[in-house]
Amino acid sequence: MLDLAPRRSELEAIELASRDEIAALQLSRLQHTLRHAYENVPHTRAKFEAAGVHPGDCRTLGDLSKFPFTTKTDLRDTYPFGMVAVPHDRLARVHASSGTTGRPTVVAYTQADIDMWADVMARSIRAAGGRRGMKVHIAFGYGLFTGGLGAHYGAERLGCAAIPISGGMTERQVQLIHDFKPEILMATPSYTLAILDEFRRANVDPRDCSLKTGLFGAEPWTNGIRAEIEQGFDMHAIDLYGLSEVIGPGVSCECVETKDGPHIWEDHFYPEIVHPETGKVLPDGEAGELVFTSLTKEAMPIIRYRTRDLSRLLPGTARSMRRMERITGRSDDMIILRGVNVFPSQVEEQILKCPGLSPHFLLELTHRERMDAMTVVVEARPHAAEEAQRAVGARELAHHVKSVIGVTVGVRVVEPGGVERSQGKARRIVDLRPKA
Ligand code: DLL
Repeated sequence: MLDLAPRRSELEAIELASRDEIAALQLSRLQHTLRHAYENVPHTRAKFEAAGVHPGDCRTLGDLSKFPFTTKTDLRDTYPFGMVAVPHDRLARVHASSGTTGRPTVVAYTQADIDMWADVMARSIRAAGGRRGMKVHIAFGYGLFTGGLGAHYGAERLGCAAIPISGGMTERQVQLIHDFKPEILMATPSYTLAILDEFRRANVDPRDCSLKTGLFGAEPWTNGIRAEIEQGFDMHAIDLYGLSEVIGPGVSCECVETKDGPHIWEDHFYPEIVHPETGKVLPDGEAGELVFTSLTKEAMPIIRYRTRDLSRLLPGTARSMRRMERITGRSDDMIILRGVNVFPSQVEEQILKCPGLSPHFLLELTHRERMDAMTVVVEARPHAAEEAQRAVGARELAHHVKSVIGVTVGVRVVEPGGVERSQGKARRIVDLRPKA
């Protein structure tokens, strides 16, 4: 893999600023944001009043903990535009995240918000080793989902050529990577594996293609998948994180020189880690739920948004801004199986230990004889698709899951191609339990 680390002279001054400079900037921006939300969003003003706090009470960064959280329910209750803090004629864009149940969550942007978003995405692509003059193949979905357009504006801002292919039509993705010769790929990790498989099916060696680095995110993935992508394509695989409510992709991103968890772009997004049940703020280094406050957003300032994502805050390495530990799962896709907490990413790690199994998998939940049961449905790799080899893979995986995670699961190893491919975020859990 090529050394793509940017030179220090290519970075923005704030990326190398001292912690004191960063904290001073954060405090003045935070005070402004609290006032802006309080004065212009009746829902937020009512919540501050109910909690007995006023923007003037925020004198230090630590004072933020006195302010109430914002949750997805606040956004649903004020659907579609109740959290918007500017007149609607100042809006430049609306996105929405598809809720699995009920109303989608709507987010809105002014032109200044779109510009800030392009800046943090350009910074992310540069951190991943991207440079002016490169071509970026964008296979995130375009539309209300923030992935495609977020990546697109960031690529253009950096001076790259954006190739807006969106998700799907995997054969064509392979053809266009071959023909257009992009240096950068942006997609979900699960869809990237589908593209990798398609290269091999088409008998084109993915290691010979033009890709040098990629930014992957929108769903949890493990270092095992990173290795699979890096070795498969002979390219760097960088973790890109974000969520619609905070801006979209580009809240944080790994640096190619360290690959040690995403650096949070703390000049725009203030992170906290809280205890998932009590909401108490935890010190850096402790594991809990990530909470973000926007520091510069105009259209929809967001105060202490509960992401449900589990992580830890770590000191900066390649940049002065703090890192977050790569997300292992969301508190709401944790499966509690006979008392043991299981995340899909833990199962993925075990699958990658079995040479005959591919990382395309689903977790099927059923309820039999008054007990919850989980079956891992996983594809065999093409070289291990014979029935006897599949039986070996199934035994091996059940053994690893039992000894490492501590639960007994069923395993069904299906033929290559037997698990439906996602074109965006992978759906890992199929819940077949009767509804309570
Ligand atoms: O997924 C924004 C995005 C697009 C991020 C493209 C990165 C790349 P939402 O649809 O609102 O926004 O979903 C946000 O996705 O709370 C996490 O649970 C999950 N997620 C996003 N990035 C990562 C990541 C976009 N790198 C939700 N690792 C978040 C793990 C991620 N989970």
